[in-house]
Amino acid sequence: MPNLKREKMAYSLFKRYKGNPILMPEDWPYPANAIFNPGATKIGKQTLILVRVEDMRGFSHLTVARSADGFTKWHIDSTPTMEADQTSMEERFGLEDPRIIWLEEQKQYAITYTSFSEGGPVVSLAITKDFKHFNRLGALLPPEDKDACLLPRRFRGRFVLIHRPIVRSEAHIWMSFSPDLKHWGDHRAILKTRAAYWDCHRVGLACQPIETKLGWLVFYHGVRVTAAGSIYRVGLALLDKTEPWKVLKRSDEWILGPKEDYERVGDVGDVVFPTGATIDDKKGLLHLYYGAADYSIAVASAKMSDILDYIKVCPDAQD
Ligand code: BMA
Repeated sequence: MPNLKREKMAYSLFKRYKGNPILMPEDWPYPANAIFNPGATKIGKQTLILVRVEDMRGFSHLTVARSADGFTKWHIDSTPTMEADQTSMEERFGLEDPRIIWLEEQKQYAITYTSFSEGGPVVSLAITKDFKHFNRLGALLPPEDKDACLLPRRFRGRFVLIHRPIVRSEAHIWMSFSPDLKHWGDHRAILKTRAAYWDCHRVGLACQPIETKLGWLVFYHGVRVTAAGSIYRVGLALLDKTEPWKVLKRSDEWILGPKEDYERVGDVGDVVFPTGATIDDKKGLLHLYYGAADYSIAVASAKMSDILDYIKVCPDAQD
């Protein structure tokens, strides 16, 4: 039996911004086929998004856009901010899907993104103070791997990476640990696909994990492959605050799925793909930035207190 009360909460959690999509390829200062899957953070009062821009060869790079209110009047870098080094094996076919966190120890932003290497997608790390100069630390683990983000600090002396390798053709969310951001080990799957559910074929981290009093909120995308193609939706899990390798809760329902035209029609239809979030502490809101149908950028917002009320009544996570 569906839990109708909880389904209602899941359904009404996020409100789409009325002006969606907030950015389209035609808003770009230079030719772009598609702009989507942005990392997001706040710098002071300003919202910064790092956007995946696909060029007319089909390769992607990353470009910064800034806005005072996070919705309108975006100031977009006039040329690509972070381009692939196409002479390198690691970045041969472009850079995709960045996630941003503030690394407390380094006092810098960490960007984890997918580099399309000669061997397939890999997770790469760059750190930056100003989103102008980037220190590229290279690929973290072998291909095929995507959908990654660090947690902002060490846990029991080690950095924590959430990522999504493909193992035996299975696409689960994994966690790995490192003393130095270079050598990674102790790999373990933490959130797996669930047979028959909306997230039965693939799961992967969505935006950066969000720290709350209850623990780490992990938004993730889940994929169901249907006769008409794949549907990308968003679910929610909660990780323990001090031992984040422990998954406490996981939503049965998806909390955001393709519904509006701009989510249903694009280069890849029926895709909502969040990669960044910002928090408005004053208003108690979480803003989720997502790629819509691999074509444009949209934002949906939820009250933080509603998100916490919802995750509290979600089932305990199963292995
Ligand atoms: C995933 C990623 C995303 C993309 C999504 C839908 O595998 O490659 O970049 O948005 O597919 O096409």
